[in-house]
Amino acid sequence: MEYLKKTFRWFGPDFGVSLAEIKQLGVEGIVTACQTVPLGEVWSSETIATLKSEIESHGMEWSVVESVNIHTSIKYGYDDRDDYIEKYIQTITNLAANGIYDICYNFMQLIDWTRTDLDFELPTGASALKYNPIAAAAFDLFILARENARESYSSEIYLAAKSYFDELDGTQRQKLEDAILAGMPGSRKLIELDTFKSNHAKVLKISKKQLQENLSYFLNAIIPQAEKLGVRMAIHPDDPPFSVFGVPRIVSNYEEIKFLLECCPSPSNGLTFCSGSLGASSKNDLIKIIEDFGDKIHFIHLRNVSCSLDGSFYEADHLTGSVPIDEVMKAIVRQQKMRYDNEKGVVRIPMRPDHGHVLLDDKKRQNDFYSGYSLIGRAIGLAQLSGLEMGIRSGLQIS
Ligand code: DNO
Ligand code: MN
Repeated sequence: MEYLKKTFRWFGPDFGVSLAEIKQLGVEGIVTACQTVPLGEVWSSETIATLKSEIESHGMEWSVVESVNIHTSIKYGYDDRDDYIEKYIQTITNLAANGIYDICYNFMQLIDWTRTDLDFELPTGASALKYNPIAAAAFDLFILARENARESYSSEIYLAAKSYFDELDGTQRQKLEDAILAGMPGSRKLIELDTFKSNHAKVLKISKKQLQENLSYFLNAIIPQAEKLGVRMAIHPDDPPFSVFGVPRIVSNYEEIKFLLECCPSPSNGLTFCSGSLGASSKNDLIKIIEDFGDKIHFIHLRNVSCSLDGSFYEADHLTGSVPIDEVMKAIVRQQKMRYDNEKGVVRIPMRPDHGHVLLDDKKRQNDFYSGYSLIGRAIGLAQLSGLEMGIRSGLQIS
């Protein structure tokens, strides 16, 4: 019996990859959200039930919600945050009433993941997502034109960003802007540059400490309810795991994870372990994170990143790159074995291949799916990761 439940992210009926196609991959469970409900509003029990039965009609379960996004009033600590917290609690109550107990969310500011190239060509001819700090600085300095941005960068980075930007033609500049403003998985629309600018100005007024307090306030309000309902909240780490455009990160390393778990201790206050997000910083010891916080890991994203000394990284093949994915999988299997022995039964954690390359027929359908969420690229990742898990279990003689 595998310890990891094979799941796959799907973005709803308008997504270019269908449930019938996903089923063919041997996937057991779907990871999705009620995409049509506006941010902060309650997901009604009926909306949830409709989506759930659609998934079940294809012989799969709805394993994890990713994400119930958090309204900016909660993140920024505005006066009306309690109203949005009430609505959030109502949404998780409705999810639990429909038998859905695992909820992924994040507390990132402005956008979700940040990349500077959504179509980085690999030597194989496939393409991947890439982050280049010089391109990000160029966006910050010359497109966003943030006040005081110049002071955030060393002269070396400033000069490199300036010459990088000067060499881009109009199309390339647009491509960079679009890559950054696309960082909202599940939304086809780019964020407007003006909206981004005004939100950015608001976020910059909030300190890291204040953001952590806002997260703690949110958790202390919702976790007691989640615990009663049997709901497991699993925060996704910030991606990349370092500050971008002067915005602080609060879930990007061991200490920050420890803070969030300890500010509201409960089996319902947990983590999504994302090897690609945490692995983009060489300072993060992924094995230690799994070993120390293992019983709080409710959901797993596996992918690899290839990191360079200049701070850039691209999303590499699932098995090769800077993340020691074999060691990561061994640590996960060991944790699961311990849980199995302690709890006298298999606790299967939902795992999804997080992002995939665009290759083969994916290229023909590139506009149908969201960046990172190709079909074939992710299918290969799922196959590789399942084989890795099986090999490790059999090596450890765990049936
Ligand atoms: C990055 C991906 C993201 C993630 C969401 C979490 O590692 O997994 O798309 O799913 O940002 O809410
Ligand atoms: Mn992830």
